Amino acid sequence: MADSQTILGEALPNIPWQDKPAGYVHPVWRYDANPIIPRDLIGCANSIFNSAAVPYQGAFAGVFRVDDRRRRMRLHAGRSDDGIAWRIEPEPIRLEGAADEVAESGHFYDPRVVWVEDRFYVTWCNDHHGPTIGMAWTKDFESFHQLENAFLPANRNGVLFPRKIGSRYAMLSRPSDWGHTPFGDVFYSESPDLEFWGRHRHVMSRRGGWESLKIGPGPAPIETTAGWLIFYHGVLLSCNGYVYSFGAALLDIDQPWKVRARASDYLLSPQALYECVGDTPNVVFPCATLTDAPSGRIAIYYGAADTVTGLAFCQVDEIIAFIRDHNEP
Ligand code: BMA
Repeated sequence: MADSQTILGEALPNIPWQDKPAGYVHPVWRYDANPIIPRDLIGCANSIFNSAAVPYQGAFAGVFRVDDRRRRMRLHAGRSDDGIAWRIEPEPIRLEGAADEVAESGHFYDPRVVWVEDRFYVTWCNDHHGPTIGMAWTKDFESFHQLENAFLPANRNGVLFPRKIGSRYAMLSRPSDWGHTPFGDVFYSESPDLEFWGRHRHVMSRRGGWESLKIGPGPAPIETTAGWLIFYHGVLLSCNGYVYSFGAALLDIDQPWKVRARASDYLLSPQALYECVGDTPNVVFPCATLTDAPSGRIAIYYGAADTVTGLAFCQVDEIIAFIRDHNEP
């Protein structure tokens, strides 16, 4: 049964939305015209997936993972009037201002974008002699100012909180290895200035079934009256390879390294054809949400099969009730 938990955030009356199909029993449902971004929306693209959208000037902007036809992993900026039909820049983002050593990265993938205080911060999986967390900020989705990498390699899935926790900025991440990382748990780190990161805390570990091999944070945490709502991906190793699903948990509002509730069942697993068939079969990988606080609506952007971008929907009440009803600490 849904309770009355709410999002602590802004109104977004133009959030992309479709009601849950009649008779559908699960708390997260797919947009019926998925995928919203085909793999070849721009000429240079092999695939467009694992990408981030935010509200911007009454419409929407985003940072997109575009793997090009040389199979380089690049970030491109994009705009949309409705959050569904996107115009993606044909050229990759040019990052400005980094120290030479930091600017030498060869890889840019799995971006997250979050508004903190007065600007948008982009985090992504960067390369510095191994995967690490790249950071940049933008105010206009045209110029992007690169900061220091957050961590030593190897780390992936750096996800900033949308506000300071206590007096410090906060980030979730997933220490990894140089390859396809057959392990991994979620950690929390703090920074006084978005440059020096420390006070690392363990948040949660992989466990059985759909999340038995590794887990990693997904979109930026959503502040609710029940705590920080996070969606995270979990990986199962089958005889045919990795299967990426996603689930949800609630973190303590003041000490977000403490898990208050965590659902045993996944929310979405690769079952639609475009999630099961592509460059990497059987992947749903969420990187962004849009939220509308008054209605409790949440739209989730996710990469499908490392090839295209999908959209899914849920209601905050129903998700929190689901986490609590299926809570297995
Ligand atoms: C992860 C990342 C993601 C990708 C996923 C499935 O390790 O590389 O970009 O979507 O694997 O291949």
